Amino acid sequence: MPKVEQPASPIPGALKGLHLFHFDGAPCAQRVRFALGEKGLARGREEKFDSVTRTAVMGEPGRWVSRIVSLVKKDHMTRTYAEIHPNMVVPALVHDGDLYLESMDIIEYLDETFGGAPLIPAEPALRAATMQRVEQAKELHRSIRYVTFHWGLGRLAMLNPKERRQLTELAHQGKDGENLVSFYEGYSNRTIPEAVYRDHLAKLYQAFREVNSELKDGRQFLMSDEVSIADAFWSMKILRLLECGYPVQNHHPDLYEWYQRIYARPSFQNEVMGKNRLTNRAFRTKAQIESLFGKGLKQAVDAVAA
Ligand SMILES: N[C@@H](CCC(=O)N[C@@H](CS)C(=O)NCC(=O)O)C(=O)O
Repeated sequence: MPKVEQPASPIPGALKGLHLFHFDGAPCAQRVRFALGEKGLARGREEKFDSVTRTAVMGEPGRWVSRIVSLVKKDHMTRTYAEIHPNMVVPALVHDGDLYLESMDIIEYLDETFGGAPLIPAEPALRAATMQRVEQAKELHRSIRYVTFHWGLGRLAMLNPKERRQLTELAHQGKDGENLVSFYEGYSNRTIPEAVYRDHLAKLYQAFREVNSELKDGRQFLMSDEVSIADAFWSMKILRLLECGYPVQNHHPDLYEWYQRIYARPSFQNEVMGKNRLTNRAFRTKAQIESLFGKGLKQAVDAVAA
């Protein structure tokens, strides 16, 4: 699996064992934590994301060291983090000094390197179908961003002009593959038309309908009766959208049932929800209140479906 050759930051090279740069509420990091849990690797001690003291760099047998990059405090938009991840997004994984980026590549790496049931099926046809579903989920990631920022985070996620200047400056050093600069510019200035948000919501709605109909054959998980990398990608979308008030159960009942099966797994409970429960409850309450006033994501989804 492609590791990053010669990262700009000296931090990854100093780390021993497994270290995950992540944020509890970020779906892209949650799917990697889920995969770690499925591989029997539990969250270990917490370290500051940029700490390289003698004890902070140590690994923990059978566990991964948690290095939180706060998306709220904007740790990901600092020069220190931009040197670890040029796109300034989470997650990033380090294993014995080697740096891996991109949640899909990280999960593939974990699957190849650690034991447990495979997350990527070996049988060629199923493997191809699984990776196609994962690619589709990757493409929909932008839609999740638009929908959850608009109907979930609201003003909380807007950047002030100073923060936007800093982001632009740091982005020049990276590829800005996630287009954070242009997104935050439009989002913070409120220049993204409402129709764009609704289009992204409609894309998600269509994709969920499609996956919902596939589940009607009674399979336990998205691709078969075994959990796979596709479950890791799609379940985190549902988690995030439920937090924002998407009425998943009403519109996609089979998908909701499947999500409950994933949600019940120890890897989801411990590694995904773990320290995310309070935030999850706060978002859900906010969404319920907005829905009471008739202006939440629930109403938007009902309108897309109509
Ligand atoms: N393709 C990347 C996407 C990473 C990504 O977009 N991460 C989000 C969290 S889910 C992030 O860090 N966003 C920072 C922001 O929105 O400011 C991956 O799958 O690893």
